[in-house]
Amino acid sequence: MTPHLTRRTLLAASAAALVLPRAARAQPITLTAAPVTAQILPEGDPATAMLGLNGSSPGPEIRVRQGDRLALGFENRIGAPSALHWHGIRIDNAMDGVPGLTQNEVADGSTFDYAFNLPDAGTYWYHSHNRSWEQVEQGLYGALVVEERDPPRVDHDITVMIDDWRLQEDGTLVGGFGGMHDFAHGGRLGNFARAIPSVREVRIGDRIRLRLINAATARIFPLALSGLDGQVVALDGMPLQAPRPFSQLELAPAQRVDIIGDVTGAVVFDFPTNSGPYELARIEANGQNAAPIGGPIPTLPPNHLAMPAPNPPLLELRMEGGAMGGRHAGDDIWAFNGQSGMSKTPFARFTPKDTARIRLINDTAFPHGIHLHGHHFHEVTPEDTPGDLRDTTLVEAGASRDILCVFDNPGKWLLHCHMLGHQASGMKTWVEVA
Ligand SMILES: [Cu+2]
Repeated sequence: MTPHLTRRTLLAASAAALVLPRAARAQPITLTAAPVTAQILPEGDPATAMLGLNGSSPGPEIRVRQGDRLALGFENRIGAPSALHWHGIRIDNAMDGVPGLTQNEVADGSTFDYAFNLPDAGTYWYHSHNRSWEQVEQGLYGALVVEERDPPRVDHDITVMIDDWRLQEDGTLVGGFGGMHDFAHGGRLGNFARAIPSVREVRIGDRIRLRLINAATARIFPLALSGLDGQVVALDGMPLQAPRPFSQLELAPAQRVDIIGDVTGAVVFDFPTNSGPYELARIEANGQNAAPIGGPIPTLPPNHLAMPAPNPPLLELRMEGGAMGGRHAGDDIWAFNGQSGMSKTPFARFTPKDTARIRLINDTAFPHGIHLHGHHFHEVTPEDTPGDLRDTTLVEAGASRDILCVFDNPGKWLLHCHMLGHQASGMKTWVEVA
């Protein structure tokens, strides 16, 4: 039985977001993972024992500039091994944060130094990649914003982390993270959901940028926005060629959407459900901006990725298993091309700068959000052209999607479902660029 979201009156969230001071950008910093208490339920309701970074969940928002190098120490104090993955960054392979593939687990009580360049501007995030179905669920994640060298003018640049949690009435996170029934179905869905905007109040007429990040381990969030006259400007960090209107948004786990718009009233984030809208968050609008920025919504400057070569080889990656798919138990519930879990040899090997077209075929009864590490890829359009650049693409049950990728980042890269319980129970593989 899928848990239903509990409708509650939502108050402004108190979760801390620590923006790094600009002066600290070049300085090494430390992210310490440890148990924290977070106010997930509305103020006045009980707090929740979680895992967090530097005292909060979500962890601090890291803001850097395109072309910067980020160096930080990851100190693990959670009582179990961990590691951090920098989702969506075209990163040095050794810094990708995948235990068993790119590094060893970071033992409890020890530190791992991450240092990498940030080639692309955009909205990214970081999260645990060790027992991620458990550690991300417990709160080990935060936003990673790479600002453009010449960012578009806005009055507020607002990060909005979206998540759901499975909570008891007393605020306790329900245990049993590795429940096979969840894994074999849509993953661990929460019974309480919320979006956490980094700014709580704006003015009518303000131009704002919203950076939406779905941090949930399993839930696909449809999202209706009101109080904003805006357009989508980027997906998964990568700018669209032109701003795009929207009526409703949809974010698979790990996906991001950037929107720029002008405030017309309280900005309300609703999750449309059969029984009406479920309010995830609200940014109050007070006062009037006397000198609005106005004008058309700007196009973000492109990140410079290699274009796919014509007539690339076609590879097939077939998603299999799950409930109603012939696999119900054990830790091999899900598979790619008949292989459950990591294989000794990669799904594919590429020479740097190879283009490949991969047909993602969903032969299961559930949607899957497929994430490739270290690269962005184009979703192929119905006109058979390279479309939006993404690092995570949602493939509906029974559907298929072709992606085009230029494999130009050397290393061993995970390719997996970002419904993290699906990944844990087999839906993962890897590619090698060498
Ligand atoms: Cu999946």
